[in-house]
Amino acid sequence: MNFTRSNALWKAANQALPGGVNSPVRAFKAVGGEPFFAESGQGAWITDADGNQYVDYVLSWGPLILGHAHPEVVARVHEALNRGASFGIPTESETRLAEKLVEHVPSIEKVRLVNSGTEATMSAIRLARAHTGRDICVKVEGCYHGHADGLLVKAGSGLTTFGTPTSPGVPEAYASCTLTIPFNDVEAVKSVFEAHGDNVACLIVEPVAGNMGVIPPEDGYLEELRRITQAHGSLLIFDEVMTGFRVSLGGAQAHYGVTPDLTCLGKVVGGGMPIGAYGGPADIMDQLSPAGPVYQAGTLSGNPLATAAGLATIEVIEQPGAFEAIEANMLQLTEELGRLAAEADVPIYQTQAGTMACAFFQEGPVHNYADATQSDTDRYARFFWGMLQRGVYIAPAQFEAMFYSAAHGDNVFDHTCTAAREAFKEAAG
Ligand code: KE4
Repeated sequence: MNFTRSNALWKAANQALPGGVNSPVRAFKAVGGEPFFAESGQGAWITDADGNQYVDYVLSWGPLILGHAHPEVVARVHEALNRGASFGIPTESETRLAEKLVEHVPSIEKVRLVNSGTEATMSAIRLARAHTGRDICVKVEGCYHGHADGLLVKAGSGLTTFGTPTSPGVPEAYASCTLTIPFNDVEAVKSVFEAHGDNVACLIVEPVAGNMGVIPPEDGYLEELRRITQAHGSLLIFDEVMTGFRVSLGGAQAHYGVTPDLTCLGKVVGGGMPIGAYGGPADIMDQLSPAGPVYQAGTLSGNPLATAAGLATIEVIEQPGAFEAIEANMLQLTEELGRLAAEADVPIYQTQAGTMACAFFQEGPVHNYADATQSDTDRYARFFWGMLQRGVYIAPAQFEAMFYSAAHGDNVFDHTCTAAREAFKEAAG
């Protein structure tokens, strides 16, 4: 494959953008080499600046559950844009999207639209702190909730010791309000609440972890989070920015039957346009300004283009059988990839939750971040490049997810499997 134009664009990007990107994972640091530049997308395919074409299993990190440039999404965004890109005045479209989220997501009676997942989680935690009058936030190691200061915190030395910042520029004071526990470990939850429960405002978790690879909750884990937080008067926040409308139409909470107090959404609900959302019971949400004293705002929150794209997307995937078809197609591919890896004698531990999946390059099992980091990331990088060279784009990092779309049908199954057969052999070496 020829990357001449992408290489030239990469040089220019590095002159004007820190690290050449506007979000770190796009720089391909985890797999080495230089990123290609996307030129266009259509359905399951993207075309890069040199005309190379790839089946896309990253889908802008989850939002594009209909694939690229779905005609209904394009038409609805065009129609909205022709009437004006933004007003900063209430519009019907944001109410209609909010109504969809209320309809599909069990925990949501009212919802506030924002512009990113980071804003959603940051604001949900502020609301939880205001509602409970407490400061401590408990998070789970390996879960990513965006880049708000208080969430860029790594685990403290012991389960009940406060974390330390994972990034320069985060004051120790922020980290001192965050405790970190391992995923899928009920004893750890019990310990941290025994030690700090009366001061815990909230526990935030990705109900299916999607930022350390994809790791589903073990049986009973989410139920225990619900029980323990309830017992201590703390709010349970499900960060469903990735899992919302991906694990099921009602998110992981609907799939597993565990209802949190607050839910954060993003990605799919904006159909590829900038969006975030957080919602929950009306009595908690009505504490938000201007209904209540908890301040949160945003110039472009609920803007007509993002709400048009989100509404169009949800209206397509909520059609009877539409979501299930995507899930079934992904399962078929996951099973075939498992067969191909075994054929090449490459050990992988596969996980899937609805329309998102992952292959850890190790024997497994993988139940938490410590397990995930045992993966052979060099072998993953070789597999990544073997796939890319054969026209298949998967996440440029082991600790991410693969995503499927309504556009990934039979048309890409054979192409992907042909590439994977060879890429697994190369990775085995
Ligand atoms: P944004 O601020 O990037 O819109 O959302 C942050 C966020 C919050 N919660 C979860 C569960 C998330 O997965 C994310 C963002 N996910 C990453 C992918 N692992 C976005 C890709 C990127 O950072 O460029």
